[in-house]
Amino acid sequence: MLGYVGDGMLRLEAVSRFPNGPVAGPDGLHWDFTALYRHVVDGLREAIAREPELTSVGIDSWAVDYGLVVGGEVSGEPFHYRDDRTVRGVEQVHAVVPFDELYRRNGLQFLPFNTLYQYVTECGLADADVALLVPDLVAFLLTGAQVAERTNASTTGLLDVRTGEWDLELAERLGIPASVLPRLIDPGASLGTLRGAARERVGAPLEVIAVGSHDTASAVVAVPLSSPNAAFISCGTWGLVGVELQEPVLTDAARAANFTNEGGVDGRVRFLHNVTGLWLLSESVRAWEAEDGTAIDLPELLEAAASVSGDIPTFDANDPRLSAPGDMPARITAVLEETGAGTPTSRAAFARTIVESIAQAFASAVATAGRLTDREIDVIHVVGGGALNRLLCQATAHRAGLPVLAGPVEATAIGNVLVQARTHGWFGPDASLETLREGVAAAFPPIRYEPR
Ligand code: LRH
Repeated sequence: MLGYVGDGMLRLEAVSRFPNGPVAGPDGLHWDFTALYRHVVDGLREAIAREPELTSVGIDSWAVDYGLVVGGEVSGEPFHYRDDRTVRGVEQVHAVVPFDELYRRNGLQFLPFNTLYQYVTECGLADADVALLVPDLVAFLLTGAQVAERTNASTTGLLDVRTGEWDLELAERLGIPASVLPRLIDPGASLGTLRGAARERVGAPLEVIAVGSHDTASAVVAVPLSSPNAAFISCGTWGLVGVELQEPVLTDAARAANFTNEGGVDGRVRFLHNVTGLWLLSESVRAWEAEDGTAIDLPELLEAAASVSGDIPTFDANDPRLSAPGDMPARITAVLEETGAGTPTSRAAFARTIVESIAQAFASAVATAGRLTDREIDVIHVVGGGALNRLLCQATAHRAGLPVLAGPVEATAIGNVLVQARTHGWFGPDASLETLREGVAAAFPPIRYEPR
């Protein structure tokens, strides 16, 4: 994405898009990082051709996954967090450090794929120079820097939630060598300029600036929060539902509700819960497309789903059986049959059931966020791809009994670009997130959905 930031101006332009998903290999699910990186470099080349005055680049991606650097080179393709090796990892970690102690130390909700569960099953860790999370791995290839950006590092489970530093004692107890944990840096730090082959291919010595490299951290920067009691939902593959805080909440109730304290830009806390989001819909569409051998028009399907009437059965969107790739319609049907809620008879009705189930999980997580932080939540901001899904926004407003303000859709890219722009001093020295958000609200006025 190209971002244009100036006096009262904030604009994005998509330069390059490419598919990305799990790739099944003989030893489990991986990412095709080699292809991703090639696309990134080609995209940068295209970006600078379109905009020769390009000032800098910021990198963000999904959380928790990493690659190993061995002998100065990236070793193999990173594992995908949906790979089931984490089942072993969870058992191994909890045998040494029980979950309630982990929560006190790292403040993270239980997700079986948090990096620490992956590290303990990783054979190559002892021989690695360093382990780098996906955005840091891209930055390493581009610039040679070996660092861990803090917002994303907070999703590893190895960061002390109170100090924001690596919890070396925890790493040692789990047999994770301190040498694989790189120097921590904050959003805004310069990582240097493009080197070697990347510089040659892109054709310029672009500067790489650290941003909230966890995509959700960048998205939250660009939530145009309209009330101190607003909740946010960053909705794409996942729906990340929560509130922004200045201090972590580490109570027994927060732990029991599986709420996480992830690190935000400027030391804020993203107090949230992961809801399985549009993954349920995209995996279902993928299965139907495979069945038909033709592409499905999603807006058309959602329109048909909106006109389904009568009783709409719902299921628990967070059912762990729905997290791995596979035949999602069959799995959802099995879950629905178990509860006796009835099963939809057409694809439109099926899509409606999925959307309503996600909305129900959103509404319930918003209510829990309010209860755990002692706030009367009065509005829900939906950002990310989910903000385009009118049915989902309306259903969320309805089920939560609260207005939903939808947009911006490209919140992650906007938050990324704004943090770079602030580093260049374009908002004056030390502009706060609130100042950045005013600009977002002005450039991308949200669409309002009232509860019905
Ligand atoms: C969303 C996201 C989310 C994580 C998950 C692994 O893309 O980064 O915040 O929990 O992916």
